[in-house]
Amino acid sequence: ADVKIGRALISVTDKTGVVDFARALVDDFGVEIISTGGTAKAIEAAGVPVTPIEEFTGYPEMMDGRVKTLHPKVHGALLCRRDSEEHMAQASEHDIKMIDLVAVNLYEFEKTVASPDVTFADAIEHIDIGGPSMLRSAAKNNDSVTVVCDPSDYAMVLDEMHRHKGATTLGTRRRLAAKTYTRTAAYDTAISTWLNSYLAEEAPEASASAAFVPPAAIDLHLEKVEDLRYGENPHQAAAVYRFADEFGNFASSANPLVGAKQIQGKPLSYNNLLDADAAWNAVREFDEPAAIILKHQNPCGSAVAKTVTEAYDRAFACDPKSAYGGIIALNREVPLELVEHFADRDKLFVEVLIAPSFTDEALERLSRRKNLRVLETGGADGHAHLEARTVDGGMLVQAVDTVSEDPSTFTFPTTRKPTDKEMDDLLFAWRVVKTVKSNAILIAKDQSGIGMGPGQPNRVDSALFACERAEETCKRMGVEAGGFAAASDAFFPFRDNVDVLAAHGVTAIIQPGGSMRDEESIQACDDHGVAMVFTGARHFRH
Ligand code: 93A
Repeated sequence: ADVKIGRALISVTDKTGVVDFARALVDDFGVEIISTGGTAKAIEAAGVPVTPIEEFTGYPEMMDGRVKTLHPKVHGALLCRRDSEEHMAQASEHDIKMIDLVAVNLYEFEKTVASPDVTFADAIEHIDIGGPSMLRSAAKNNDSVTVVCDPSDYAMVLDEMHRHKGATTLGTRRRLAAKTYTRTAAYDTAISTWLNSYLAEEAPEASASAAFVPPAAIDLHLEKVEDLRYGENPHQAAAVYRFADEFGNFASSANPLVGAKQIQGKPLSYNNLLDADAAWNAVREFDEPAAIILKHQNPCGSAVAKTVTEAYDRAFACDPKSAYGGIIALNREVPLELVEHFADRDKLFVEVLIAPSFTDEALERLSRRKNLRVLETGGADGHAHLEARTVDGGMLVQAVDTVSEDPSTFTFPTTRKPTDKEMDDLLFAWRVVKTVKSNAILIAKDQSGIGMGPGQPNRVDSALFACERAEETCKRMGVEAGGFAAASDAFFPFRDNVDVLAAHGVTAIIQPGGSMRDEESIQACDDHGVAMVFTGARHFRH
């Protein structure tokens, strides 16, 4: 099952190491290299002989390069079964010469759409068609063809060829094929994620009425990190696993919580991990200094402020009773002052403190609370791209809800539009409500989440609950109730939500919109002089 490499097709956007790879293939093993425009130029410029693709196919690269390798002479060469007399006869009838190795990496679609001012046309032009096609053809025919989708594998392939008289082994070809399909799946997922979020942002009405097109398939790779002492309850066994990133690698920064460094304290429990994850993901949404205090998966305190200590103070004031035994998450370095506030002034018992970093003085003070779990996330700001939950005997996996809407695409359906101050509180509430369990209502005032209505099976109860908490918080703080901004994680099915919110001092509402009866809710807002904003996207969290 060793297959000697006689001819290789190389077509790469990331040209790292490609010249040395080509040179070694030619000099050490006498391989014929075929290559596309820019790649051929780079290889030729280094004095390595190369056959241009148009010479190999007999067709020019055309249509701005959209069609360069999409040709039976290429795909026939990659897909032909070498052990089939019929395939081989057809190949020679059509003058198709076998290609034994493909080294391809793709147009940089992910990088292109990550740029904030990318145009639709530019993104589309960066969708590679020929590259993934060659990768997939070569990977399918792994019995005979070696496929290299990652420049960091060139050395390994050459090394194997040196040890196997210019051939690769079946095991290596199969592993490279698996890696290749992981890569092409992630590439297509990136395209569909971008196109779906483009639809949601650019044309929310159109995408709400269009047929739902589910995102692409999910490829799951897991690695066990460690066993936990127990699960949600002491009689349940438990363990932590981590996902591979989209390139199939483990232990990358794409999984910051499992990768976060525990500086001190008791081992993290199952519930600690769940809550620390939710709290950290909530607080990292904010650019300005922010604090989230989270209990049982819900953010019972939330605030942004000029300093992280002030944000903590204001988050604690949202609901001091619920904060007891909670998780505190901060998005800035933690100073001594903040530790003194929760530990000495508020005498707050905390399960986990999680932040990007801590000052030396803060760490020294924290070390006196030996049991307190302190997690440092460091510079890691990537997101795991998958999340999973189980059902009886199986697992549900989905892409993480990292979509954040661009306020310039929001619509304003009510007669009264929000004031600037209302808009600030609405945007704050919209970010925090994502973390509240559905049905979720969050009431904000002056950039803190003073009333939360989580997890009720009807939205009106969530709204009522949130209003009562907001009024209670105002009373406790000695400030006047009212002037509230409310966020709802999904649309209002009836006008009753608006009626309840308005009756309790809500003057502005943010919600996805998209209900059959949106008109009723808009009318209710107009009846009460409430300003409402539609975001076009919902954020369920069940
Ligand atoms: O525009 S394509 O989808 N059409 C093709 O036929 C094709 N063949 C290779 N893009 C195509 N490629 C891609 O071109 C490769 O995946 C690679 O990323 C890139 C290399 O182009 P060049 O060699 O001109 O730099």
